[in-house]
Amino acid sequence: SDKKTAAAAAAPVQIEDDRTGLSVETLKRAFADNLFYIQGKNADIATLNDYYMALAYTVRDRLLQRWLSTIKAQLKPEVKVVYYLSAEFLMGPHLGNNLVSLGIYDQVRQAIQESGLNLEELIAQEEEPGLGNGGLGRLAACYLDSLAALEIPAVGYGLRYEFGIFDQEIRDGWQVEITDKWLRYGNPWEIARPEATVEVKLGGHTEAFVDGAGRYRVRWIPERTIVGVPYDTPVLGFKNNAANTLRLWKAEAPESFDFQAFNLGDYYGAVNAKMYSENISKVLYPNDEPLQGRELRLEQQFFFVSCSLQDIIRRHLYVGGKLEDLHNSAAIQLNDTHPSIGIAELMRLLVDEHNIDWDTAWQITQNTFAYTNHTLLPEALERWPLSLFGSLLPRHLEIIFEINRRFLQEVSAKFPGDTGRLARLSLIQEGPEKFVRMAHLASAGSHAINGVAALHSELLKRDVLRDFYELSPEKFSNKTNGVTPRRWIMLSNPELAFLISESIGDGWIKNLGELRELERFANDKEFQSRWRQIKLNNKTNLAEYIRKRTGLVVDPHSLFDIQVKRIHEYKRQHLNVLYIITLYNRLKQNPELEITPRTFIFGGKAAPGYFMAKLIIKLINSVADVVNNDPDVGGRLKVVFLPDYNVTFGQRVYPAAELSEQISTAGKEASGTGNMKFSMNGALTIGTLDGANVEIREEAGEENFFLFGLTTEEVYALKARGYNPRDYYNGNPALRQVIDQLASGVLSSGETHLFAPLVDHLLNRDEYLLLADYQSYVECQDRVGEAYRDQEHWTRMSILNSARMGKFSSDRAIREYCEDIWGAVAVDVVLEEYVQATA
Ligand code: OAK
Repeated sequence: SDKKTAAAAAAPVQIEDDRTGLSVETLKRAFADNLFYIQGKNADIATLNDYYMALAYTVRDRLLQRWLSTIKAQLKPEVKVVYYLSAEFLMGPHLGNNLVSLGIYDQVRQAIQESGLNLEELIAQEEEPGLGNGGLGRLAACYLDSLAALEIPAVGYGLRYEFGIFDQEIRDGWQVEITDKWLRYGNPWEIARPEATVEVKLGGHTEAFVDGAGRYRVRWIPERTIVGVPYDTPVLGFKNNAANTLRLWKAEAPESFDFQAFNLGDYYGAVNAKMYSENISKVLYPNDEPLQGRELRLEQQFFFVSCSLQDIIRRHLYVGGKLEDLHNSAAIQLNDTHPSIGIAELMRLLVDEHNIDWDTAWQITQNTFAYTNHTLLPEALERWPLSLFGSLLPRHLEIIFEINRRFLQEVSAKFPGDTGRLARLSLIQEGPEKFVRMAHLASAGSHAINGVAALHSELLKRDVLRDFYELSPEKFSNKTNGVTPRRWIMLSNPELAFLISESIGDGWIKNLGELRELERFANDKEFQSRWRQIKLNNKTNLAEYIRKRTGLVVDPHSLFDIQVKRIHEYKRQHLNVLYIITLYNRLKQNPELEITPRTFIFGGKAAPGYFMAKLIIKLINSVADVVNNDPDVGGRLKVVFLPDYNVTFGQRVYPAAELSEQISTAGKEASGTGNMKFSMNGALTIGTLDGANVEIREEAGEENFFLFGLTTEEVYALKARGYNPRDYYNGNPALRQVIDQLASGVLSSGETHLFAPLVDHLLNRDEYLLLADYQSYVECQDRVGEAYRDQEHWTRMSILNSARMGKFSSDRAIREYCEDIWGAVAVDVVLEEYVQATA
């Protein structure tokens, strides 16, 4: 109480101007101050990284007021908060984005320049937090950006992996994985909150008992305890006062873990136990879609979900809420099934720990949770062996059995005697080895289920979740993905952003639909030439980057044809390669042939254990070696594999692209989001009718989209009547030549067996129908080459294309989630003049 009196007596601390001021002079002074007092360096010995850190702290100081004011504005019982649970958040570098959100890019650039440094260089210094694999994690990041832009109270919950997605190097054409030590030089954007630590239990067994009120209860006697320490990162809204929180959990050993062992002299045993606990948040699993059924992975999922739910409940009770009303103040979104154990955990917390009856608890749970599915690939659907699940989470397994028992009762009531349906819907997959089906748990325990593009949502209802759809059609809806125009246009393509704002004002940044107003410039010669010039500048920048990274020289005047995404057979990077070899063969046959000069650029990581994907990387590099060095080609074709594709690199790539490759087998890509980034930045798409391509084409107009390939229906039909890839091989001489070359070793310096597994797959199985789509793809690519020759027409298509991408803003997507699923509304944040510390 002494402390309290002292705090009350002290005058409110006015935050110093040096920590909030935005004038160039103040920024310079703050920057120098941080270099000295935080980094402990002066200009004599400072590294580029020291300067980056000093600047990062300068920017962080300037967002804290918003952050604390936002927390205060939202900490009220009547405020509904969106909790976005995701095993991955692929945020990308923070510094540039925060400058954009705060609207201080220009002042800071000047302050840094006047300090004798270059802002772009400092921005490039940031090691990006790669806490995700690809689409799913990056979508979560775009959604956090939009939630803050729209002033929706929201918290992103996930894991603070010590090692994010591996860094990729290419050696002798093969991928090599290097650990991602992103925390090596410290992370200025996060603040640890050890005071908000929570405990998570694992293992052990359960016991039944009768409580004082004579009720049958169950007690979980866990075997071990892990401690979750939250690390918070602010997520700024664009030029508003909102700053939401990304809260990532780090696993630690409990403080007192080792006394027993220590007293017995087992020092190493104690340290071992500590390391074992910390392992949980050590590393991101680098698999994109196919799951890896490892115990540690389930531990990760349960760990971050349990931490987050305890945190949500604590907050709810703190503001005076009743648990019975949880769903009125919390909307919890499951980003795929990775956090779906949360359904059983919330039931356990409500029933076992808070003594709420089962039916009420189930109502609360269903009303609180919603589930987004992100894939149709059967191999990516999560299932956990019962034995593993039961040994790690014995109480949760019992709860799942009970959920299932009641759930199947409901099904029986609705479909009497339909035992097949019961087996299909059961949360437990029967068989010699039994499994818990996580998509079923997520679907039964949520009030809303959605896919991520119109086609995908239809296929979910028809296929993967068909029985759930027949049971509860009202739960289903579509929420087509979107991406944030702040990072993906403003920050990454500043020249284009400037031209757009100059032409139609800057309302598009918050309301991307306004891009439509660009349509009236589509035929304007002057505008077209500026549009083209910006693209050329971006291509020149990328070309320079390619030269630095790979030593390859590419011509910025050639068509930049780009495919960047995870390497996966269904995404068909190797179909792209088949076309490259086809073009190469045409040139070899007739070196005089007139063709549109093209630079084919690839980027993407392969899961370390995915042999075929790694072989595709080797294939791209082998073909690049042949094509780039053949004098007959005369530099008209170039093939580049750019190592270590990530968010930072994406920001260079999308603005420089002219052709966006979206060539997955129809029915396989749930949505795609790179397709949207390309398109907004003026690239035209060559693509199949898959995922969000369908809607991109609808918006852009079919005359501005290069469509090829089988439709989903045609894919089903072809497979149903028996697909034989050899028919295509035998019937198409150009295709046959390409496949024979792959088999012969001419593309692999004589190593005849190198690509045999690929050839074997294509000729004997070809699950993803490359051979069936080959001819259609080649003809379409040829049309692209032709179209590019008419630069005026191409530019017109490019402008119209960008102008019509308003739908694909993540702001639109988040509005739909808020209205249809979360029932969340904006909360105005009033900036507190100063935020006074209280004891
Ligand atoms: C990753 C792991 C398990 C299940 C799905 C994924 C995933 O990344 N899916 C991707 O999600 C993106 C965001 O919705 C979609 O755009 C991609 O099409 C989808 O493959």
